[in-house]
Amino acid sequence: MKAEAPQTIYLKDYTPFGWHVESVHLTFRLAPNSTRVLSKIRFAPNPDAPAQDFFLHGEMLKLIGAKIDGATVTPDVTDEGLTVTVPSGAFLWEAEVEIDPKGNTALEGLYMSNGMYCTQCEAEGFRKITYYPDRPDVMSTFTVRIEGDEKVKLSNGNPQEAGEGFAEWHDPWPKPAYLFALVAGDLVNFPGAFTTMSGKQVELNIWVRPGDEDKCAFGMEALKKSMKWDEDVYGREYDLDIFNIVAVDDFNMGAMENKGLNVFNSSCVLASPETSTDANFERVEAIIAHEYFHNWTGNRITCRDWFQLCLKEGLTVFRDAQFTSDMRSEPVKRISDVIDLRGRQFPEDQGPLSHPVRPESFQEINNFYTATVYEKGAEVIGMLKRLVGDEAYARALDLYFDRHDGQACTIEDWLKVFEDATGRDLAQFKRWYSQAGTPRVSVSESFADGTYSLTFRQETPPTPGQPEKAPQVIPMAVGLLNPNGDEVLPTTLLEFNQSEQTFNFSGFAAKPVPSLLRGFSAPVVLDREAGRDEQAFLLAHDTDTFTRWDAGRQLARETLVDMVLTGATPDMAYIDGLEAVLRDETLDPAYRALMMGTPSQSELAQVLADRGHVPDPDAIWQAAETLAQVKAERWTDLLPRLAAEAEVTAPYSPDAEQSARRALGAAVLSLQTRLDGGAAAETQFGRADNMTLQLSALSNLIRAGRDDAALKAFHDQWQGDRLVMDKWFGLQIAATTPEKVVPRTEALTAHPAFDWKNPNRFRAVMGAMMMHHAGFHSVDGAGYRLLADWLIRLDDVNPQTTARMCSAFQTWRRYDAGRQEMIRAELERIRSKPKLSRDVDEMVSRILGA
Ligand code: 0A1
Ligand code: ZN
Repeated sequence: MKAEAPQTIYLKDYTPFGWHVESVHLTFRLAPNSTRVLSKIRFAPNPDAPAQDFFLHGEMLKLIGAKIDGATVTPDVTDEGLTVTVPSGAFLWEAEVEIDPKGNTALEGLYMSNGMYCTQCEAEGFRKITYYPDRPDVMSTFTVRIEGDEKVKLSNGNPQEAGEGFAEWHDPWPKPAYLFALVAGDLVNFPGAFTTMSGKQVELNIWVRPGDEDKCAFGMEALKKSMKWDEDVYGREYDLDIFNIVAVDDFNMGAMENKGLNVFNSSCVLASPETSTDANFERVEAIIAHEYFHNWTGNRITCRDWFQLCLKEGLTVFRDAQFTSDMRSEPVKRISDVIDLRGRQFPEDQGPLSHPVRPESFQEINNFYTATVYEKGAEVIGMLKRLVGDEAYARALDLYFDRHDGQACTIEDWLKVFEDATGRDLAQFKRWYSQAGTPRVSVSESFADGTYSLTFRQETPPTPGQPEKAPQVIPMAVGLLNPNGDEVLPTTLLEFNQSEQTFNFSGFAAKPVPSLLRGFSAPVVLDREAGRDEQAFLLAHDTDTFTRWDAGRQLARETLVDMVLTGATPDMAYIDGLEAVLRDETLDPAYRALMMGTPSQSELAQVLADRGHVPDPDAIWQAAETLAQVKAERWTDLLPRLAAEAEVTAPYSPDAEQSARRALGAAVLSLQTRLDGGAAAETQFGRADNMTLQLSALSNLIRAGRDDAALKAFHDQWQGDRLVMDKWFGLQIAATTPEKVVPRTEALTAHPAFDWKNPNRFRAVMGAMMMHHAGFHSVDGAGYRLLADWLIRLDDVNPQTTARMCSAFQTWRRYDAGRQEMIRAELERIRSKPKLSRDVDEMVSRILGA
């Protein structure tokens, strides 16, 4: 048990801070183990706040001295902050504290990565830098002076003075402390420039460690495209003279939108053809866009409190998805997002960690940077846009920016803007923010006298703390096809907002075939008892790219379920239907590559559990293997044709057109390897001049058990590159067969390059193990034990990353009693660790349902 019970914070308890902060001046005297931070903060009473003690957050700080209006004061200091008596009017607070950036392995606050100073303040890291009201509704301008010998010293806003051993920055835009940033080190820049729509020149830089300059060009282009896109599509212009991006190797998340000074995990900004895959390039482009878009959705308009996190994150994810659709392929982006949602958000929403898009309580806010807040949060905005239409969405967004610029807002403010812009009542829609869980929609149909009727029923299973659910408004996009495959009703949006509701369509000579949830118009599970004939028909004829893909996916799912449960052989109607699609050269190769995919093994386990079976990970693995083998054998004639089509002769470019072909090529190679034992993969490995081809070849060689020489060659070639070595670590686990997963993971943790304190390296290894469904769920529990051992070890060093990885256990109740017992024992073992962090304590308790 923990000494103190962790405190729970509730949305309903929100009260404003008793003072406004009028200005902040900070001086940093940098030293690895003893940095001094001097603050001068002007406070003035907030007339709208209830009376309260003057409390400033502060953690891991050594207070050297404090003054109010020039007179020394002696505050009451605890582990969480300080309280002091203050004048009744405005006053100047001054404090000097000492902090230890070098000893900061949690990577929150000011820390060091490879000799460079950097900060991470979202959500509550600023309180590890100095005493402050560390909450997003307190906004102020910041002036920052950095003193140190480092060549480069950066902070938010515009540069002011700089000279021997110091640099000063001023950010004219009031901001919450979570957007503060400081970077100092011997960095080099990759420069760029952008002229905004009103003609303002903006200096752009990507700052990296010497040697990484050649991996910045793509990121710089992505930044310029993002800046232009936000002007063109949302009318949003950049608002400072300079925009800096910094790459750091040690970072808990992907990247951070600090005002004017974005800090990136180097894996999310550095890219070169030799070291990065097509998927890496696409991700870099999307994350750069995401962080840039936060300048308006997050920074200029921020969150009142952390319960409103989806206000900035859902909207910014939605915007970055729009950007990627515009830059690349809309259908491919949509399908990829749905795969991701079903793979990460659905398990969260359907298990013990389920929480509303806007949570109502938390112990550690870092545990709520989740797929639900981000990805479901973005889906909710997509639904809103679908319901009100594109034109009204644009008007509402203009109103949002006009009305709330410079404010810290709530979901109520966001929805009110839509109500005012459209005259619509969004009271029911708001349930998407407050009700957790994935709605399940069942469908029945009838046809009589030329009228076709669709009846939908919705039900959301209970989630922690929410036993009862009210009906939600579900935008259901449907189309109808007649039996010869022609579309007789183009995509139509139905507003399905009751528990049960029937929609009629008349004037048909024959019963049409429904194409439901087109474009994945709502984040729901569709329980349709449709026959396979209907799915095969849609796979062949549907005009909607999403539902057509999903029809193939459902056929794959049903045949895999049959194979697992009854030992059936694969459904040839599915394989032949798919073959027809694959042979259609008018279809985008990337789309066909997606068509070749099958539901993940974890998703199949969930489907089996939902239907009342206990999923057997080995049987699921075996079924997936058999299905792939049967496809490979059936398609001996098709595969070489597709391989030829996938061939790229032009010099490498990470654009959508070329990556589409390589995606198809990779899907083909994985089947080909089942026929030739890895011969084609070996040839590709020998010839590859880019990481996409090199890695897909290596993956197949691993799978074929022909990997000794290739792994060694890859290691020798790339041992000097941290990001590529992360791939080397991860792939050996991800691509191997179940029985090798745990032994390999264990062996890799003993490798001299397994720098487990580096989050990327830790995730590369442990993340690969936990994502290998059959390997992780090995029946002897070895996977569970190994993960728990390492989580216990990492907790003392980096609670945030440890807590995130506890989610590996969130699906535990799906499995058999033996596995459940072993997982429970590991969770209990973690929970009883001495000095367990608040982060991990909360996660493990929630997963256990305790
Ligand atoms: N706001 C960032 C993500 C982020 C969140 C928390 C962090 O540390 C606790 C770091 C980054 C984004 O959405 O990109
Ligand atoms: Zn974000």
